[in-house]
Amino acid sequence: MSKRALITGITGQDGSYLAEHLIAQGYQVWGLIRGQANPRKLRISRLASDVTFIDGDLMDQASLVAAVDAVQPDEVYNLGAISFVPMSWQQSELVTEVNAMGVLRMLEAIRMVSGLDKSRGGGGGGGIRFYQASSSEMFGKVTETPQRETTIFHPRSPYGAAKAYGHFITRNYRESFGMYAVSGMLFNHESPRRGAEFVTRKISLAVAQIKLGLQDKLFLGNLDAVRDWGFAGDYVRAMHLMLQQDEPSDYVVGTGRIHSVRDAVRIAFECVDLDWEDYVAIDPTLVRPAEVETLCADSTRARTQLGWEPAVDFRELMAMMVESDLSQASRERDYGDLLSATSW
Ligand code: NAP
Ligand code: G4F
Repeated sequence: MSKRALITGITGQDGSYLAEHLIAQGYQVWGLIRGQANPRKLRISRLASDVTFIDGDLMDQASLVAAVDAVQPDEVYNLGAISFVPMSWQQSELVTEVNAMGVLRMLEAIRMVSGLDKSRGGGGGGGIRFYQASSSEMFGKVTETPQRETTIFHPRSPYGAAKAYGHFITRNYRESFGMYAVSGMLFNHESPRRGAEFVTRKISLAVAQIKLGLQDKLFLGNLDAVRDWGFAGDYVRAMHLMLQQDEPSDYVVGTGRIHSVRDAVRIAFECVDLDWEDYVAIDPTLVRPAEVETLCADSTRARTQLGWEPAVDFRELMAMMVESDLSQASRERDYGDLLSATSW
């Protein structure tokens, strides 16, 4: 019989790739969808028509219990979050509610539906396996390079602090109730489906618009920030593999290759034969109150124990994103496409 998976954050970048991957593996996939007439539902239906939607919100405990009870999943992937770091300074409480308390609520939903008794602990863990979308932002002001599973956390934003709570509460439910609950400590991963507010997509969209003469300048913040950027389609394979092991464990997932924002801009402009220095300007308001200067993954455990390897390198990734935005922007320019250039 085919396995059943419930994905929160189904309308996001990772939710879409994971849904496609699981369906290709023969899973029945449910996606938790929040709000009334969520416009992003249509995007997922177009990409993965086999996904069944179920209402729920990480802010609402009862809705999560109802969703888990209705789906009776073998695996739950908790990808839902407010994922844009700068928003976590503007709306710290909301981000903490969703990104930290939301994890606790999802774990509680699984515990309740599985009938695990809080007063006893230990337990058989129930049959539902849980994946938490942890983040390299937890490493923040890094204490060692590259970062691995044992590297100490020093979050630099309310987002990173909330993710650290989600990480530890996931481990705590594993240790307290024997749940198969794991965290993937994923480094930045991008794609043509990345939100337009994140730096790589902001760059690829601008490069496309500039090439077509639709935009003059690209304003950015800190060009010196360094990230370990990979392709989202590669990273969802790691999420799935983490739930297929004999023993639950947390894994760092990244490429181990680093680039600065300046490198990303240069490479993206090179894709369309333009010199980035003619178009990029600094907007100091885009510099963050506390920056994560550099992140670099040591994914040795994921490579050796999960057999995971990334397939797309950074230059290919930027080229893929620029190409996609170029073709979308030219369609929009030529045919007045009803879809905006940022949609997929
Ligand atoms: P994304 O594109 O921003 O998607 C976030 C998803 O969370 C959306 O589907 C959104 O749904 C959903 N969501 C927001 N608030 C919610 C709530 N209250 N209840 C239920 N769902 C809610 O993020 P992503 O890039 O796919 O990332 C997936 C996860 O991995 C996130 O948890 C992120 O923090 C984490 N992560 C991402 C990266 C990365 O580089 N991409 C790296 C490390 C960790 P709506 O359509 O309803 O807004
Ligand atoms: O693309 P970013 O906004 O991603 P950030 O902050 O690293 O967070 C992403 O990766 C995390 C994993 O490490 C995830 F947990 C999180 O959910 C999200 O997916 O910014 C990358 C870097 C930053 O150092 C930022 O200061 O780019 C720098 N940057 C410079 N100019 C800019 C800009 N970032 C954005 N978004 N916009 C700019 O104009």
